[in-house]
Amino acid sequence: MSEQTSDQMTTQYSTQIKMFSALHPRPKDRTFTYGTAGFRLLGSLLDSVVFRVGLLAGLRSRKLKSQTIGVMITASHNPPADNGVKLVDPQGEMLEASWEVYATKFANAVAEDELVSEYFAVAKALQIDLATPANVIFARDTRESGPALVAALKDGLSSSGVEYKDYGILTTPQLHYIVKCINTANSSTPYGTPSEIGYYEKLSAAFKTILAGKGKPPVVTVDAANGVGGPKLDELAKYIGAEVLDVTVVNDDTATVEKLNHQCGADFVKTQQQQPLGLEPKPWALHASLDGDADRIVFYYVDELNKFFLLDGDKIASLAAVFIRDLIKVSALDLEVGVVQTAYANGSSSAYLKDTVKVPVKVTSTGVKHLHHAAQLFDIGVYFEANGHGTVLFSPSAIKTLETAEAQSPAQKDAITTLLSLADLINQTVGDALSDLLMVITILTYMRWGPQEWNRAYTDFPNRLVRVVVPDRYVFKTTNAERVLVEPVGLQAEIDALVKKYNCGRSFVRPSGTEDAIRVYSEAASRLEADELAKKVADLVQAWPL
Ligand code: 16G
Ligand code: MG
Repeated sequence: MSEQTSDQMTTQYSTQIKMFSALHPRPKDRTFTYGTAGFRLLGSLLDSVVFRVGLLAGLRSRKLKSQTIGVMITASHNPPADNGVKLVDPQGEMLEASWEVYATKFANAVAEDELVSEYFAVAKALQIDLATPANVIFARDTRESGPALVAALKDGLSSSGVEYKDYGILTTPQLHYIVKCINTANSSTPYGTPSEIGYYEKLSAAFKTILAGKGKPPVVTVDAANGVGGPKLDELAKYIGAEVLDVTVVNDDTATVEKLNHQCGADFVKTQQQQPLGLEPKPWALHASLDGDADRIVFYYVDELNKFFLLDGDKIASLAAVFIRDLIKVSALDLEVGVVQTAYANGSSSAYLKDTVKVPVKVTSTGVKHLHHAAQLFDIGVYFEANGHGTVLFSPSAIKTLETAEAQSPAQKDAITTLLSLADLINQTVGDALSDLLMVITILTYMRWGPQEWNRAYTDFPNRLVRVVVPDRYVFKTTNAERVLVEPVGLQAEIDALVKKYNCGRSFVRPSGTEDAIRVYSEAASRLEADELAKKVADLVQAWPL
C-alpha cells in the first residue's frame, strides 16, 4: 500500500466509501452528537454512525503516524436496547476533544457524496497522507445489537483501507489497556502484553505482589449488572486464585439480554441508594456493583437492620488519597498526591480531603476526559466522579522517582514497592471497575478495615439529583467547572438567593452531556432541606422563560 500515492488512494477510497456507505444509510430525522461518552442512542439507529466512526478512526490513526486507535461499542449503564460507540486514543485515553467535531460532522453528513467530501476535507485540513497505513482495534460489550454494529464498523474500516483487529467482547477499560499496550510495545516503557490474558496477568500479578504477607483480604460480593464485567471478573478471579481472593459474582447473566442494568449495577445503586435486585447483602460485608461495561464501580454494605450504606466514587477517592498520602510519607520521597473531583462530589468529601487529609483538590467539568487530564498534572493524581468512574494516575516522573529511590529502612522499602505495585494494579488509561475493585480490596487489607471503618472518614451531606426536561438544553451555559450558570442570564442569581436559605446549602444546574435534559443537584444539612432545595431550583429552571 505504501507504494501507492495519495492521489490513487483518494480515487480508490472515494469509490469504496460511497459504495459501502450506501449499505449503511443514515436515518433522515436524526441529528447525532459525539458527546461526553461518544455517540449513544438506540442501537437500531446507530448503523450509519458506527460505519462512519470507522472512517474517522482510520484517519486518526493515519494522522498519528499509524498508531493504533481503539473503537469501543457499548452503552455502559444505559438500557439494553441502547448502544454507543467511542474512540480511544493511542495512550488509551479518550479521543482528543478537538476531533469530536469531525465525528459529529461525519455522522450527520446526509448523502454518500457529502460524507466522502467531509472525509477528504478533514484529511486535507489536517494534512493527513492517505497513503499512510492505518491501524484500528475494536471490541464490544454484551448487547444484542453489538454484532451488527461490528459489521458496520468493519465496512467503514475496510472501505478506507484500514488494518483492523477484532478483540470480541471486552470491558471498556480492557480495550483502553490493549490500545496502550500496542502503542507502547516498542517504547522504553511498554505498558503490558496487548491481550485480554495480558490484562489478567498484569493485574493479578500486581495484586498478589502487593498483598503478599499482608493478611487475608475481605470477602466481597460483586453485582456485575448482567453485563460484560461478570464473565471478565470471573476470569480475573481465576488468575488471582480463590486462596488469595474470595469473590462471589452475582448478576452475571449476560445471556438474558433484558437483564442488563435492569434494577442492578453501579448506576442503579448510586442513583437509587439501595441494593440491586439479585443480591441479598450480608450485614457488614463488602459488596460492589459494576456498570454494564465495567468502567464504574460503587461499594456498599448493610447493618444488621438492613440499613444501606453507600461507598461511592468520593469515598473511593478519599480512601485512595489517604492511603497514598501515608505511603508517600513513609517513603520520604518528594511526591505530591492530589485529588480531582467534579461538582457532583459531596461537599463533605471535598472538605474532608482538603481539611483533614490535607491534599490539593481540583474540580473539573463532568466526564472522564476532563478529570483524567487534570489528574495528570499531579505526581500521583486520584480522580473519581461520585458515580464511581475513576482511577489513580502515576506520572512518568513519579514512577522514575520510585524506581530509582534507595530505601534507608524496611518500612521505606515496603512503601516504595507498594506504590510501584499500585501503579501496575491500577489501570493507567481510564477508570476500570475491576482494577478499582482490586485497589479498594488492597487498601482495606492493608488498613485491616471493613466497609464500616472505611465509611467512618466523613458523613455525606444529604443530596438530591433532579432531571428537568426543557425545550432546549443548549440554552444553558455554565462556567467554573459547571458550578455557575452564565446563561440564561439572571437565573444563577435566583439560585444563589435560594441556596442561602439552607444550612450548608449548595446547588448547581448543568445541561446533561448524554441526555436531552437539565440536571439539578442540591445538597444541604438535612434530607428535607436537600430535597426542598432541589425541588425549588428545578421549579425555577422549569418556569424560566426561554
Ligand atoms: C458520561 C461520562 C461520565 C459522566 C456522565 C455524565 C465518560 C466515559 N462517561 O457517561 O463520566 O459522569 O457522562 O452524564 O466520560 P450527564 O452529562 O448526562 O450528566
Ligand atoms: Mg460505563
